[in-house]
Amino acid sequence: MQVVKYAFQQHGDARGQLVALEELRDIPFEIKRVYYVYDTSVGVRRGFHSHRTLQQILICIHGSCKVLLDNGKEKKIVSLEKPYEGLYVPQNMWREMYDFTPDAVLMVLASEYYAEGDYIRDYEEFLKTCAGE
Ligand code: T46
Repeated sequence: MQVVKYAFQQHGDARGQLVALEELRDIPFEIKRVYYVYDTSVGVRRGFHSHRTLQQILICIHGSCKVLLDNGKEKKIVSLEKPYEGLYVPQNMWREMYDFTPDAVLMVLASEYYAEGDYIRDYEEFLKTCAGE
């Protein structure tokens, strides 16, 4: 499995850093939605699903967390520790997010509006969609 992790350009000067993200330039899709996860309790694991069509970029803009990616054949663990790093998560990829530091803010740029019908929350069903690929 190829993990696609971006290192976004940092515009730094004596005042500090700034990262700018433009759809279809820095981000490989049109951004329809932005959400963020924060105040995650110690030991919590989130996710446990895949998406039928949704593509996303995960950016831990403060603190750190880990992401388990599973394409049904292979699993990879990715650490997100820098506010200029983005992890691309394509459709049909099982994901679990964990090891959040108490100060972690995980921001997600999404290619689609929120749609519960796009989620596959049953792991066996997810494996069946992978077998059909
Ligand atoms: C994903 C990972 C990385 C909304 O109302 N609108 C939204 O856009 C989202 C994302 C969630 N919600 C509601 C649905 C639930 O009642 O917020 C609640 C928590 O969502 P969920 O349990 O799906 O959160 P995670 O952290 O398990 O998963 C989320 C995204 O849902 C998912 O697409 O890939 O972050």
